[in-house]
Amino acid sequence: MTVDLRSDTVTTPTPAMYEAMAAAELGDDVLGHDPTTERLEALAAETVGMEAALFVPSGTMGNQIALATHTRPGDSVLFEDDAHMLFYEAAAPAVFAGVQARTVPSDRGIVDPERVAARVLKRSEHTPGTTLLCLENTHNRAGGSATPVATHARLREVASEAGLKVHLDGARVFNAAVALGVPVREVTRHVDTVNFCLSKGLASPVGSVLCGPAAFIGEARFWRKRMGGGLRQSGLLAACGIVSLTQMVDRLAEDHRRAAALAEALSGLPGIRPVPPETNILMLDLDRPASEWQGALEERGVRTIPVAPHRLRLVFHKDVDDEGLEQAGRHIRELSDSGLV
Ligand code: TLP
Repeated sequence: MTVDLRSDTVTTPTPAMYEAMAAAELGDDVLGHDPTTERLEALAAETVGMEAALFVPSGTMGNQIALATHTRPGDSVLFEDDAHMLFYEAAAPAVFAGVQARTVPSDRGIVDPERVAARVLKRSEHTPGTTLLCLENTHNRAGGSATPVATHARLREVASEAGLKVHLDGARVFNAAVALGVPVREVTRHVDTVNFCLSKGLASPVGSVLCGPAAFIGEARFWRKRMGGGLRQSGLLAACGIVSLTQMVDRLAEDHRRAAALAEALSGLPGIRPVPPETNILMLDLDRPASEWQGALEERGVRTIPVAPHRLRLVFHKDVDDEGLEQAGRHIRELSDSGLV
């Protein structure tokens, strides 16, 4: 059996999703009316406590639509140092929104609110004005860390004092909510807009939802069209998204439990230092190159991704059960014992 820990994006649709697709009432969302997509958007907006929502093909597109809608070309935008929006989105902030990125340091992906003000630029003849703060919760490259609600509240205060809007890359915001033990709307309460992914731990095959004020979402619809992201019978995909939101959130706790169990099982092994996981992402810091570990594990049917020269990422999701967890742990332990890596 292959244990695919490369990402939670590899999850396949559930039987309920196939049924929902077969039964979905469809229209043409670009012409303006696809009932299933509209149902998903209404449910998404209500779930995160916002006025409106827009179904988009990917997390990357949702984030970049948000960026373009919030800003004007030449604005300065604050991102956490290792943000997905800067690291993995193919320089889209420079190309689509045309903004200038300025980074804020963090502790494991959690931005210290007291450091934000010092990074804000006031628009002048020389300096670009900062108009937006982008956050990420949970934080991917920091190992799935969850920013607490109180930190979000303080970040909102400092952003407002500086006249900034706040966008949340909430690709895994449901993991954050589950880990923090609060409804997701508590996490999203202190941001203007959030983009969350249906296609990660929530197991939909495709899709994200951008949520925010109604006027913002109206403008975002224009940007979605401009980026080529208008989908016609998108209700087929939205039907899966409805299942994601109604059936797949609570079980994320199982993924978190398995990530913690693997970290625990590997602690103390020579040459491997698990970073204690907060959610479903486990980072292993390794003495040997991560690419060697990846190759050796791949040969044994355990798929992972190196995210730095000596760091391997393992992501838990609904298609890895306790047997998969045991298998991954056993292979890593055997490789460590045998000195093969
Ligand atoms: N992350 C993917 C890869 O791109 C790294 C993964 O396997 O984790 N925000 C965050 C925080 C993400 O982790 C991702 C995807 C996205 C946005 C983009 O989502 P998609 O892949 O739907 O464009």
